[in-house]
Amino acid sequence: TDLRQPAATPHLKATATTATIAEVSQGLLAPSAWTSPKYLYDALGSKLFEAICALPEYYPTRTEAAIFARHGADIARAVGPASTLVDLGAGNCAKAASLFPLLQPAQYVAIDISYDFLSESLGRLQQRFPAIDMLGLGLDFFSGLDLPGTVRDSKRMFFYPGSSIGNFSPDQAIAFLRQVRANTDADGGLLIGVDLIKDGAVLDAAYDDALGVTAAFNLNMLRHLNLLLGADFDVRQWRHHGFFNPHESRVEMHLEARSEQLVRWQGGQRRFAKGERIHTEDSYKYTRASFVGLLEQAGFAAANVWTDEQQWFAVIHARA
Ligand code: AVI
Repeated sequence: TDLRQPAATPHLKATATTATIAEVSQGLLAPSAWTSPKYLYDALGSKLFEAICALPEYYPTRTEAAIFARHGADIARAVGPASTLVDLGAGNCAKAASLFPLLQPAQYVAIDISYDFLSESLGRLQQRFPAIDMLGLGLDFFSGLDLPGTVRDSKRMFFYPGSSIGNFSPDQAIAFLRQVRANTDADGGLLIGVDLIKDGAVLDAAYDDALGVTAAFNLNMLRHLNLLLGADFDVRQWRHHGFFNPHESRVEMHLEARSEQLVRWQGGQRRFAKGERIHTEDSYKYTRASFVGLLEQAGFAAANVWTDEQQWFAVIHARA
């Protein structure tokens, strides 16, 4: 197993670079405060996200898994054998591992911003599949997909499950998909999971669950920023909001100040009024047709779409 953390991402070790300080400060100081959702994922954030995936209200993970279970053979036929499986946002690597028997990749490249979590998962996976050449990369691909030469370039199949593409705005998604397309040779492609527009009550519950795991996941961002930027957020003074915004076709997550307070961090300070919010994440929902349109705009060719009976989620294979 070759585990790499490129020198260009030192902020992943919880020491902020000047660029990170500038980026977070820009968001926190904006009239309507915001933070990039990438800061949801430190080691604890990744574990909380894993717990979200096991919640009864959070349908995407199990619905996507059911699509793979039901249509796996069909999907494998459409995709064909992949030499290199590039897993974007691999997390615990479980979804890609379930595809190994179907796709039989010679190389598995796992990319995730949360590097420590990734390297633990990949270490365990390598023991289960000793014949596959595995490479772990601690990359922040929100800001660009720059793959090192150790990633083999023949028959690259990019795998982007879980509807993580929804955490980009549609414009950012097209730009990102263009980069994936630029990294794909003629016999490669993309296998992607996309969350579909559905009843607002289902979406509200999925992002504001009864146990409060999503609330903990969202609030953990403040804890992470405290460690990363020496900020002094008092986590107990903030409240989670997660709801569907039908006008923008997205679920929004916000953190709301429970009381008026001054927050300081390396790079700035801000007084938040009671009720003021920090916008922490968007999760865009698509129709089948609107997402296929996005893939076409990004330069991908024919797409196959598989969905569940309720049409809640789609797995899409796009050819280069
Ligand atoms: C990772 N991503 C696809 C999740 C989503 O559904 O947008 C992150 C998440 N946020 C709250 N719950 C889950």
